[in-house]
Amino acid sequence: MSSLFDPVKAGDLALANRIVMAPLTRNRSPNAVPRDITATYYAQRASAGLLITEATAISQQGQGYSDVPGLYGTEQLDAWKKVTDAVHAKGGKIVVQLWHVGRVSHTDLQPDNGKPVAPSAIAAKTKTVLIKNGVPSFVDTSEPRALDASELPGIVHSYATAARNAVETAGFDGVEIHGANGYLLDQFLKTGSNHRTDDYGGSIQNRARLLLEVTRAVTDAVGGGRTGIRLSPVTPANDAHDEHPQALFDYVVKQLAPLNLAYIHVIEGATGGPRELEDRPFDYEALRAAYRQAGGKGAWMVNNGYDKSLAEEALKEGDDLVAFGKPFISNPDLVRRLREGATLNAWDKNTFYGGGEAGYTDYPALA
Ligand code: 8OZ
Repeated sequence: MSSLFDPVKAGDLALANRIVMAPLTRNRSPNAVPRDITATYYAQRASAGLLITEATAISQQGQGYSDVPGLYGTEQLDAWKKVTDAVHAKGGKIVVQLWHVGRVSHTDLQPDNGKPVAPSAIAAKTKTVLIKNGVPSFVDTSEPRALDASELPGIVHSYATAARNAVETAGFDGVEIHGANGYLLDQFLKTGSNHRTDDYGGSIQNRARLLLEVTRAVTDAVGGGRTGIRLSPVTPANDAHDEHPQALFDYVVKQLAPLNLAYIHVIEGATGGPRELEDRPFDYEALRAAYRQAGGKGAWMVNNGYDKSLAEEALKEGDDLVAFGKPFISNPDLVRRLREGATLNAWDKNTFYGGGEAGYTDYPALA
């Protein structure tokens, strides 16, 4: 029986333990460039088996929030190199989460203040964060325009370019494709946001096409063994909804199986909320079994509301990695604290988004 504290391989990534820092948006990168405090923040948490960065835009079109980082400019890549160097100096492993928000954006953040893009011209009933003069506010997302099919190869290309630059220039150990939480790829997957009548809408095969094209392009760019993907079958985050999630995600993981990915990262239930949703039942064990049955060898990473005992239970049941979110914000030494059964620092949600070192790099580690 393996424990949370035993090493494991996820594709090409040799991880010191099975505890993963989940991707966490922090809005501390003005002009989409990480600051030096970001290197400090991730390096403080380098004892995780794997760090997944906050969601990071692959293009300006992929931006949906103020002060979130990007991967599409030299300055951004150079700043990320300082982060990966700091993490590697502490013996850690770090992948960057590749993000295109799709319709979850605002004209203020888009190239030439244009409309955000989406599978269909349907606004998401959700908010984004705009920061003006250092003050964050939650505002409605803007009405999107439907992408023309001729624009999709350019988006696929942006993912592959961002992945290649992330590994070759910024020094990341790999990448995670953000296929979750109601952002672009999840918008294409799900019936609530995808009303297209072309090859990218309608059937499950068509709705999954963009996500699979992106994943193949990214694995071609950096290798399957350095690529993970995050999925959220039933989250209501950002107005996500699908009529038949079990069949949809069963198809998706079967198609992902031959790509030899490092890992599949699954958010169970509502992102950051309840693990069980009465109106959205889902069998995660069946999903993992479908992936394994299709020959999928990647590590199976689970996330959402885990504590130590639930995480140990998950490993017993066949999951390989457990991602912790908010506990990693307030506990830079979470791995040690879990191992020793130490008390965890509480998090302050007032400092989750925006600001500087307070609530970011100043949570104490054990002496
Ligand atoms: C919280 C605030 C803004 C963005 C996600 C990238 O839910 C996010 C996000 C979370 O995946």
